[in-house]
Amino acid sequence: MNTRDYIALEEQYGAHNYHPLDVVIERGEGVWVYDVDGKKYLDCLSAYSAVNQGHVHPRILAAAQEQMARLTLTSRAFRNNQLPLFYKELIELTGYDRVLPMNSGVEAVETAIKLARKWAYRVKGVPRHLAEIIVAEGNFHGRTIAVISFTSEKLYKEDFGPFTPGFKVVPYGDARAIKAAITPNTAAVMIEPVQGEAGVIVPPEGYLSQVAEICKENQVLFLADEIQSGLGRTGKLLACDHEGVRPDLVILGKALSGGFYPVSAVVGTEEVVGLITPGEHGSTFGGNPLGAAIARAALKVLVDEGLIENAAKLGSYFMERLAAIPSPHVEKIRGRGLLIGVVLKQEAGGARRFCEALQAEGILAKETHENVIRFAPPLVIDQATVDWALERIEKVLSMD
Ligand code: IF1
Repeated sequence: MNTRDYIALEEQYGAHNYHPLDVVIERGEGVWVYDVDGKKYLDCLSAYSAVNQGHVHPRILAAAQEQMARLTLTSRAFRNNQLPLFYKELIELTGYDRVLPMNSGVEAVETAIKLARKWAYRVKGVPRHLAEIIVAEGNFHGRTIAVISFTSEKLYKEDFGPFTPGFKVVPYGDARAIKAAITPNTAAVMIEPVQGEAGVIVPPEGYLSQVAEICKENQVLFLADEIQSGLGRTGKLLACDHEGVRPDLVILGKALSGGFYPVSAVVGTEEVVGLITPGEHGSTFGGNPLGAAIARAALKVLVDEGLIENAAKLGSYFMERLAAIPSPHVEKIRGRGLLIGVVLKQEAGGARRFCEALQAEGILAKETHENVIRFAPPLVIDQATVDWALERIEKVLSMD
């Protein structure tokens, strides 16, 4: 079977909920992936930042194989010997008090929403079922009904109502808008410290610390969705660290497992995470020993291999070099660490054709909305490989 055959099968039998590039990947190693026809590509998406540690990282693989041969799932009806160590190591790394583990990112988002609502009723004294959560325009927090209830993207919600009430949408990057939206019933503000899906939007300097301060002054929780921006991607452990901000709850996913397996978690303060009681919330697979062992290894790799520092250093380098490319199509470059968006001019004809041209050059990148090319390679990338990529990116950005 070749690329064409696999694509034909997928189109025939699968639901058509994606429009992927026509490349069928069968193997990955570090920053490189290989397709079924033997062609090699530099992965500049990293599965939307889930493989920050690089594809099939040998240390995570070893931990996964070892644990898989030993014990995979007990459910939380019984305890297992990996989860406590995962908790301890995640807490030591992030400096919070407690962890609540889940699987997919959106489950952790839902978990954070539930925690914030419970806190509003039990601690703040909001009348039951009237809690409000303020979110930002352009947000992406996942695909469940509650979460698409407050998306600003028509495509994600149009045909899927009725929706969940209790959310207020304000413009991103404007702290005063958050202040103005707060009422006595406001439980929380939930934002992405860098908006990925919206096209790599880095908020204005000071935004995160202003939001944290407004939350504190008004007895409102600050929830940061760091599923995409966290775990080294932006050059700090958490993107909130760029402004020294400590949200009440931090939502993690994606790279928490290095892309081996869905592992997500909410980490937060005793005051909030400590409120949950037995039976109120849970998941069959959440906190299972396989996921815990994988996550432990994934976190160790981030720290031991200096991937966070590497993202900071090579992110700045990559962005500077991109900005120096004399392209008629580029409006601007924005980003933080190794989460970089190349914003194309309206008349460039859309980002998709550039991504297809990059694919032909051996680079896999994905367009975000119409006009942004996102570059987010695994954090194990080295400078020589960035240079290799830049040569090809320059060629593609110079085409007609
Ligand atoms: C898709 C986007 C990225 C996320 C943030 C929660 C979640 C995500 C900040 C949910 C997930 C993904 C999911 C994937 C595409 C993708 C994406 F373009 F759609 F927005 F990364 F940029 N919070 N992001 O980025 O996590 O439940 O998926 O594990 O849905 O097609 P999940």
